[in-house]
Amino acid sequence: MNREEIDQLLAEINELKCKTQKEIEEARVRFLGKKGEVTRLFEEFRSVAPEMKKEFGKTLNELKQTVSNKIEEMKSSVGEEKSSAGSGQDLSMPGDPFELGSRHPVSIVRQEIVDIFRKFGYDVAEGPEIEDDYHVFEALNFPPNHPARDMQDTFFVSGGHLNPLLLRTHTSSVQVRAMEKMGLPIRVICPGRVFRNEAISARAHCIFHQIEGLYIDENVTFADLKQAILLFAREMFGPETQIRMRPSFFPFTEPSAEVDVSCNICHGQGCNVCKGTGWLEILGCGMVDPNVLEASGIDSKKYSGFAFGMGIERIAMLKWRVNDLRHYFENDMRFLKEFNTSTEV
Ligand code: 2NM
Repeated sequence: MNREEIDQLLAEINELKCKTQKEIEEARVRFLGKKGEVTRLFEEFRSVAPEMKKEFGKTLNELKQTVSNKIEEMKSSVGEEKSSAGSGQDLSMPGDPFELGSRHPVSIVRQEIVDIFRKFGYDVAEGPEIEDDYHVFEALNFPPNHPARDMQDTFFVSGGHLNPLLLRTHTSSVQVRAMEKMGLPIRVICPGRVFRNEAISARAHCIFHQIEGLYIDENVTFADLKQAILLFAREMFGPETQIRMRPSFFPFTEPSAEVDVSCNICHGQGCNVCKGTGWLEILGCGMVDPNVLEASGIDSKKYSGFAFGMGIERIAMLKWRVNDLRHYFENDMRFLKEFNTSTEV
């Protein structure tokens, strides 16, 4: 044993930078263990000449104390780091990827239709899904015995009352409310859920979505209606789209028409989507019956208007060539992901 040896050990100990508890334990064994460096020096100390014992004894005790202090110091500082990092994980690692949800196809088409009519200057209005007979039928010129009022077609929420509540069968009820409270002229579209007591099939569902439009001003004519529908059809289905109108009947409009667009799949050649006709039905429309205007306090001598209504699922089926309406209600992820525009983050 000599001074240099002890100084070298001291230097080594001061340089120690253990990062884990395991490394600290290894250092402790290396210096203070049964076969450790410091332990060995204490054994050698026994054979040191008596006149040197005092000096070496003091130095060795200091060395042992320094090693112990250093080990304790490292133990507590590594422990601190661990607790400040929580679970000891690397917080700079990128997170686990997760998928964003995406919009339902019905919601995408609804927004597209709403955006087209907003561009034309229409306001958007919404109203209650649970309605009274007056706003769903009476104010819309449905005679008291009309079959749509029947229990077979309409879901009643509360029966046996003077003013029974029911689930609206169309969003025209929102337009009645618009006519009651908005000033003239009125240009409004009303998107929303409607309910009909119908057997579920590939083409019908008891809950579906509609968008209805209403325009009331002085001198509104059928030509205005035709032009509005043509412009909408070209925005929605492409600039080459043609429309045709067939006479129809609705209680709230006179005259009434059903509108077809030229089939953008076969361009008139005939395919299985248009069933060989070259035309696809997209909506119903007509001039608002004067009785409807008068019921909401609008002077039918001074004002006239047109209205139209379409099923959003039907438009979505044409847009994406989906052949069964039920896909829109089943929430099958394999179907919904077809419309998924979101990206993983
Ligand atoms: C349709 C077809 C024709 C319509 C009528 C009205 C109102 F409130 F003004 F009387 N709103 N919507 C209408 C007209 C709806 O859906 C096939």
